[in-house]
Amino acid sequence: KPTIYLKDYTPPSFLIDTISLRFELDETATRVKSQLQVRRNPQAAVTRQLQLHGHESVELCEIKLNGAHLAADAYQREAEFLTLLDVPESFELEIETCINPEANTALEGLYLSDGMYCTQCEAEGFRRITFYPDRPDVMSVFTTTLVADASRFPVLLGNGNPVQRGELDDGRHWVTWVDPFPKPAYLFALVAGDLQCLEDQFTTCSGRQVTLQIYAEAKDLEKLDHAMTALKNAMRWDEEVYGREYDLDIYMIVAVDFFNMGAMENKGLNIFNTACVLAHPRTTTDAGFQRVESVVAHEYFHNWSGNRVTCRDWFQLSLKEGFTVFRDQCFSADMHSAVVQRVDEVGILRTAQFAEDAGPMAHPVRPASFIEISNFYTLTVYEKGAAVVRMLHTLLGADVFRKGADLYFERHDGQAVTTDDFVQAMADVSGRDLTQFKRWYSQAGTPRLKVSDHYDAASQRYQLNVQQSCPATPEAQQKLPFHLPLSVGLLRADGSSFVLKDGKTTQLLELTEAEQTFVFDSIDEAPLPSLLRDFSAPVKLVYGYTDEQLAFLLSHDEDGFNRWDAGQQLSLRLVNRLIADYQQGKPLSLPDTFVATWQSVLQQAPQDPAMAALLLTLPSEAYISETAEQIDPLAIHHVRHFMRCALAEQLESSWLELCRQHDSQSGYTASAADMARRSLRNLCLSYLMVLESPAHLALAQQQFETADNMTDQFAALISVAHSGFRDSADELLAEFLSQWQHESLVMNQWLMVQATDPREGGLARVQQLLEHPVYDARNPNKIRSLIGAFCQQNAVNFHAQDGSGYRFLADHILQLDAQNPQIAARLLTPLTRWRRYAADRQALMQAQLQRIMDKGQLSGDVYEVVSKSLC
Ligand code: DPP
Ligand code: ZN
Repeated sequence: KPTIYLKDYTPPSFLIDTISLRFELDETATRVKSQLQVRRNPQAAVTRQLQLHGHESVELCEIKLNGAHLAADAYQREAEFLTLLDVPESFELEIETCINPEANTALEGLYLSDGMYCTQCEAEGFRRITFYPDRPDVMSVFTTTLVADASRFPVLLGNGNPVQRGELDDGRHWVTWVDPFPKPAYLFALVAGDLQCLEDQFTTCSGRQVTLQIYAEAKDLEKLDHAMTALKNAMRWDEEVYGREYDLDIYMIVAVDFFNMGAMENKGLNIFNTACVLAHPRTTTDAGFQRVESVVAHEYFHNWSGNRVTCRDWFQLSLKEGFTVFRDQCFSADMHSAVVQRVDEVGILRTAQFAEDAGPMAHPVRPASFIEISNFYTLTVYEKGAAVVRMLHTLLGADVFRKGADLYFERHDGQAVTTDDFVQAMADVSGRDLTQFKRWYSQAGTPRLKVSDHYDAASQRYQLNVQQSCPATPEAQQKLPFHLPLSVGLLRADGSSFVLKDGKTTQLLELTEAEQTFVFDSIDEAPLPSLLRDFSAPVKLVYGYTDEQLAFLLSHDEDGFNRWDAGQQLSLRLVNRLIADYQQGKPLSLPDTFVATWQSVLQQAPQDPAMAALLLTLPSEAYISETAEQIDPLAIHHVRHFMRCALAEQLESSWLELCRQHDSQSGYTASAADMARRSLRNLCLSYLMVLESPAHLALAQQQFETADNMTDQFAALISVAHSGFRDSADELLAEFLSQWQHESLVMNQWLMVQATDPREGGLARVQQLLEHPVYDARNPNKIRSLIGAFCQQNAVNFHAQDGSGYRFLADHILQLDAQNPQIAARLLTPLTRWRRYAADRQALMQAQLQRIMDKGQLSGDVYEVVSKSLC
């Protein structure tokens, strides 16, 4: 597959005003008739050739132009294209294709999920259905007729509104759907199946009634309430915060068990991975509840940021994804604790996204080239893209940002546009020049801020010096300085914050140069800076804090995020010192001051359990790895485990006390307060369990047996399953299996607990589970829960010194590539990081990448990741 470049973009030669589709659904031979109204694009260079995309799996049955059959020499079929050699200015085109949904294991285009038909067309799945200009800047009004057996497929869904239905003599029925809003093919969807639905109504701000329906298999009907509540909250929020109203009479969500991604925002007909829509207290953890809420909101928000205003080409993917992630993050912050939400977001950004930005697949938020677009649904496009939009929000202020969003939606409604257009709307309403800011879209890599300071008591003047730099990444060696907001506060010795500009205690500094100095006057005592408050920019900050200063910020900073981060940095330093001790064979010990800091956090925990649960969690292995000079997975795991054990032992009575205090009193609720209580209690339990005392084991077992919700039951399970109590672990795992074997999503969790078990023999256990009846090698959720979890969340076993983990992953990628290239390419991530390890591991990882490369016949997806990783 060739590399495609942003610089080569040209507008489409022909436009499609309307498309009418008729699907005669059949498991192995679905007939698709399409009728297109085509006309030459007045904005494009004149040509008589019409180029349509079409995947090799699509059989072309018939093609007619203005009602006349096209002779075989009037078109050419080559690679991914069908080219009509000589077409008039405007015409009607009729195409009939035949496709095989049952054979579609890639889960792109039309496929079967547990016997029901569904589609996934983003980014380039529509070309697996019929021949069409499958690019987002071709927008058309879609009419879709579905024909299928009435008894087996009673529900037939399409985009837009249903306009007509009827029955055929042969037991089949049909429904016609019309979507009045022109859209690109990637937003097309259909569903046919034996489904039940939960229905509700929503009255929009202008008083229109919208029918809301969430479809699932009958057995899952009881798991739809939470998604419905989330949907209504999201609809209201988008009206209140962005002034955006829903535009069709009906909004549908369908849950499917086989899905490559999380969910898809098809116009009026979202299709969701069951993992992102089903939720019930008995079977779903609190984290699952929150994921459902945020993904439901995310897909809903796309109706404006993505559908009404869409992307010109796939290089602009972050136009809709970065903005929409920012929107869903703000929504979640409004629904729950803003600090907890921010800590979670930043956690993802600066572990996984920073790692991506430092690896061979690093790319700008708006990539300049790609081989396979599916590989660019990345943390950089989504999470860093959201961070970039957040910086605009911070720089311009909420009110101006809102005006910019209004202008953007108004100016570009019904258009396919670029990230430049988005920034331009912000520039126009603010009157600011955002040219330099746009470097965030074109330069990859995580910038580094080196901060130093100077206080002069005589003049009461405090100065902050900031130097910014950005490492080389594959697309560029040299980087120009970024324009970024640096939020700072200055603390007095009593812990209060200085009042700075505009009577505020947080001041926004704007960085634009490689080096800048900021001056604060009337500072009457030497201050301690609180830098990058609320993580105001996606950068790595370096400032020479002492341990005492970090501890001071941890207890006094008014910025919740920075309090948490001070604690993380304090722990991280200790982790690094202990790793050095471990590598030199020295005994490990925790300083008393560190334990004392934790003791005081424990004492204050009941005042804010949500914050306490965050503060009492050590930096993750993934974060420690990302910040390490060279990753030593064994040392990292060992040191972190040592710290957990030491903290558990020295503070045992406090953990126990806190655990008791936060016991569930009166049944399950999904309120923020209850979630916080559970997270703190279960954190305490996990510390206690590392002590391997029978009394604590009994506590966990009792919680496992008596819990009325999955959060508590699962927390008990994982704490026992990863403990040294082998018999009890096996018992609980067996009990959990028999209790939940018919709940597919719970079985994913069961697989994951075992896949992430750090104790010896991990690979053998995973290999056994591959043969287990609950595992399904075709289901992406199962693959992620077992193979993905093992390779990404079980570092000690995956990075086994003999290279067995790497070989295992390569074996599966080779096997999976023919079946589902998107999932195969995604699983590769841990191997792409090979340069971060010591020479022996590097060689082993590289050898496996080379082995995949040598196989040849790879999909574009896997080829792109492997070839970029090796070069
Ligand atoms: N566009 C989808 C999303 O919402 C990706 N499948 O992220
Ligand atoms: Zn999205």
